[in-house]
Amino acid sequence: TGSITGGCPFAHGSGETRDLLGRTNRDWWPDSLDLSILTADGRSADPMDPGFDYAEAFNALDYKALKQDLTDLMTDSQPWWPADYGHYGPFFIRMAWHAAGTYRTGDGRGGASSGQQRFAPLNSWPDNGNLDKARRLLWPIKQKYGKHISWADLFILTGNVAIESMGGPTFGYGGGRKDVYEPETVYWGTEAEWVDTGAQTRIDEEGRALESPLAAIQMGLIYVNPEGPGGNPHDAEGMARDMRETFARMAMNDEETVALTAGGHAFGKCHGAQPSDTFGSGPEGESMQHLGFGWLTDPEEIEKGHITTSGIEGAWTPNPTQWGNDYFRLLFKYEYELTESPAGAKQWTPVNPEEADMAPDARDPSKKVPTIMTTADMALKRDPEYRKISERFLNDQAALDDAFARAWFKLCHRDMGPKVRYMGPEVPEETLIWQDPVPAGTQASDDAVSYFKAKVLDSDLTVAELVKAAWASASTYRNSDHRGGANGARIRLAPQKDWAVNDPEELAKVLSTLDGLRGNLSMADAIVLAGAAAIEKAAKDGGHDVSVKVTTGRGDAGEEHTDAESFEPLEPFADAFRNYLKTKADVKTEDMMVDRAHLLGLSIPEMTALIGGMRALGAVSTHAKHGNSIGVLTDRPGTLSNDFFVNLLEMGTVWDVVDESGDEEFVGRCRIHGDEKWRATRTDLVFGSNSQLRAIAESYAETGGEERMVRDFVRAWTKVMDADRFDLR
Ligand code: HEB
Repeated sequence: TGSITGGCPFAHGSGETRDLLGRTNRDWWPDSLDLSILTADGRSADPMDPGFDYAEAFNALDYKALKQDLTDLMTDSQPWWPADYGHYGPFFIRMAWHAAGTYRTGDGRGGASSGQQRFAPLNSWPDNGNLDKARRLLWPIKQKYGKHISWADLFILTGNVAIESMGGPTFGYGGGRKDVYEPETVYWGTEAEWVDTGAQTRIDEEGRALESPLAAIQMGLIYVNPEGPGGNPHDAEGMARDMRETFARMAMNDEETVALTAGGHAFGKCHGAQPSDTFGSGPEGESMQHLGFGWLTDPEEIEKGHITTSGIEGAWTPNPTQWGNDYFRLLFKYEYELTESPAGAKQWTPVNPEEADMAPDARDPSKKVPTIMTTADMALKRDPEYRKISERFLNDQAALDDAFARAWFKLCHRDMGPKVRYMGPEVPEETLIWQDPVPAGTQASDDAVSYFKAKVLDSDLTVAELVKAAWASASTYRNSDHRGGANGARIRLAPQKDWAVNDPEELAKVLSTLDGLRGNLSMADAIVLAGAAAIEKAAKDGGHDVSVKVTTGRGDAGEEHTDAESFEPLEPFADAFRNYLKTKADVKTEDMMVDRAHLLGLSIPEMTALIGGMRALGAVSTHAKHGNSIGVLTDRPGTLSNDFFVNLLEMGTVWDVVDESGDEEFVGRCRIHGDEKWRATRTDLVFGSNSQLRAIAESYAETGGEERMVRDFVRAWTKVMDADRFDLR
């Protein structure tokens, strides 16, 4: 279908260097209270007990009672924000979909899993307009069930209950989204204006690629501009392109996109009853007395239903609180003409609708008003591929039911990682390919493990090769959407096995040797065990007697368990740990190092110890010009030592940039004689140049530092190897 799933999450190709985080909350709201000094020194922002176990709390939840309370809430209209049609269901579906819809495959960030809709910037994104009210409607229920249900879980469960309470199909529910208490730092773009329809800064010149990893067309939108690309309702082709690309960024194909959009818009309405300049700004910038409410509207107007959110006005169907097929029925039954809402938004209205096909007024069911379609909805019949799917759904309600239920489940659970992380009585039995299933493994006996490790050390594989293979296997893990990692040994499968960062030929050799030695061990365990054996040997050669703990029990996934294409966004375009850079990006290479460390869940010392250790081991990717020596600042590669830090900080060396490298490569020469001693990259020298990283490098280079470094290295290494062992927790 020509959809674009990604590319380097940092290369926009603009040629300009940008900040890792783009425009941040501080840029948007310079006046809002800055709490960061209270967390800067490692103090936690989390009010729960240190040992708080959300899984335990969730499992003690009265799930049925909670669902009943949510069902009751749907029709318990509150005077301060009355329910359209007397039912909050549609509003809550939009809340849940916007919570989940920020997910993007490029870096796995965004999504519903930590309840970020409560915090800036998401709480104030224009596209999240008035969802502050939806969250406040839920507060009494959140308060009642307390620690047993997180906000993040509650958002999604409420969406499910909303669908079910209006007769819609659901596929299941998994809890397990633990709340956080501060905004996550996520790159949401660089633009300084919300939904700047004029700029289109995220699309390249051919109008094709959307800046990776972003999944929305403009700053402050969940996906696309409902009025059309850049607000142009006539650009049918561009509308479909924008939808296809943004939904692909969230791992949705055409069928899922159609099912979700049509299924979602079976419910509820758009709000554009008032001129759009009456739509104020989001909660984060509002005055204190509003207690976190934004988009303020006069209570009398609210009561009359005169609300502006998107600016579009009207419902899609005659039965906005009832699941059914009216959406497609109307879409195909009528010609639609371009009209304007009272707020001035471009929208589409059926020509000569029959009375029975008109919608009730949101406050007065005896009054009939025309239905609408947004330009995005129109794409479902104007785009030839979408149209085929829409026509199928028009004529096959059961197919729509199934497709919508499954796509909704995926939307809401895509960022939770493997199924073992789901909790609660409604976890579907069926395993889905996007859950990256891994067949269960078995624990290996101590004898089998030591026999295998001895044979590995006896083979002709080097320490560096073994360490690189284990790192390649485990380091795909992302803390953001809990994908990747060593379990499953997908490193043997496409696309991982062919990634340049993995030195494919060398990797193939290592894997085939390990395969020949492993006996009954899974490949996934064998790869990790071999890395551990290599590190123990390397430490011993350096005079350190350490043991690298490996917990076996990993399984091996096959091609049949793997959606290869969905793994493409996991490719590292830079991996500082192996001193690898595919192409120079728009953010600095050391920024990419920090980003990857963040996705691996590493602290600054853990990142530092790992990099210093892997350099000493010679575990760097094969560099075009310098083989595998770049950054390996030691005369004895393959020995675990603090040589990298010692030599980096050594005053007898002066460093200079290698001109043609575009300041990615440096040469270190003897200060007195000028002869070349080392080659290094930005992610090497940053440990000497950045004052904070230097302080850590010094602590590892000083007397007594090596022993601590080796210990820290082993601990951080094991953390990465076990990052995806949810089965152990
Ligand atoms: Fe939707 C609503 C657009 C998808 C669900 N949306 C809406 C609106 C708009 C839209 C504009 C209105 C808002 C206001 O209030 O004003 N969407 C859209 C677009 C897209 C979408 C453009 C892409 C294509 N949706 C979607 C999905 C879902 C949904 C996917 C789910 C599934 N929505 C929804 C709902 C609603 C909406 C339910 C209603 C809400 C209320 O009623 O409140």
